[in-house]
Amino acid sequence: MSTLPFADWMAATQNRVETALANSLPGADNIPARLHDAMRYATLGGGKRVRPLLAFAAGELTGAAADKLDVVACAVEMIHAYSLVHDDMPCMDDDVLRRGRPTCHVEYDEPTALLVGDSLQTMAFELLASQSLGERQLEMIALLAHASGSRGMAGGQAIDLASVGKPLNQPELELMHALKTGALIRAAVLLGALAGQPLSAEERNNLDRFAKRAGLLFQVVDDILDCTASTATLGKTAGKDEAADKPTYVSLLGLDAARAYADELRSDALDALTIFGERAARLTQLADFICHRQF
Ligand code: GRG
Repeated sequence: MSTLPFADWMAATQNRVETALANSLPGADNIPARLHDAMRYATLGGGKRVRPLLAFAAGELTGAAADKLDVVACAVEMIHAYSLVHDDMPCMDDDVLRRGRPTCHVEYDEPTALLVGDSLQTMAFELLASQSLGERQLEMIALLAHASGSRGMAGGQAIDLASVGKPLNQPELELMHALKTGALIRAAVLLGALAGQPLSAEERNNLDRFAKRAGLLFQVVDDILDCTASTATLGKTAGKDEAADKPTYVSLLGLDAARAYADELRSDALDALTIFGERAARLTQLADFICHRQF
């Protein structure tokens, strides 16, 4: 692991990913210029880059090369950016603010936003398939496809849309979030590790447990922030879950129990990393960041 303090490592990795994304996306003046401009608008210049950070941190476990991690990080972040663009559209969450700026369909228009999402999704797979990532490249492509589709993120979104106004119990809520948010976070961790040397079966099981716990932790904290932080701090409309009568960990458990559950998930995530010792220092720091983030 580098000796950089966590905040410096995070800033350096975020900058690295920003440059890699800027270089991977078509130039804003490439025809069709409006679509490419909108793709860059939706992807660049904002976001915490949690999934790329997880990919880079997991890559430290397996000695993955930074140029391979660039590819993984960009592919996962493009899928994430696409999901936010589509999620904000009037036919889904219908929101006007994202990352402190007008949402893509507000800044451009709805057809453009639809195509931005479509194009970012396919570009993610083009990237993963067109650079040499080693012997497990096909497994990596399949993993990201599975995590993004109807048995992953898109499936979770379908459950989310169908559950507005319906009380869900904790296992049902957990399944929805394991798919909607958790699947891509898990994929970021596993892809980062797959870009390096193979892990033993025991190590891989533990990393998978970490990834699943971290995904759920991210969502529980997201639910807490939605009802405790301001729109200005979040850069997206706060209080939307309650206004839309969406089931959340806070509506199900109450604020205090949701906070306690977040602490429990963090402990369990960290426990899964003990097998890796010092190699998991960045993943440990990221679990703390996800748990204690303010936006
Ligand atoms: C449209 C197929 C499709 C899926 C959308 C991820 C998603 C599914 C919707 C986003 C809605 C949402 C607010 C989910 C809660 C968790 C989440 C993904 C928050 C946003 O992610 P951050 O906080 O965003 O990592 P930044 O802007 O930091 O990248």
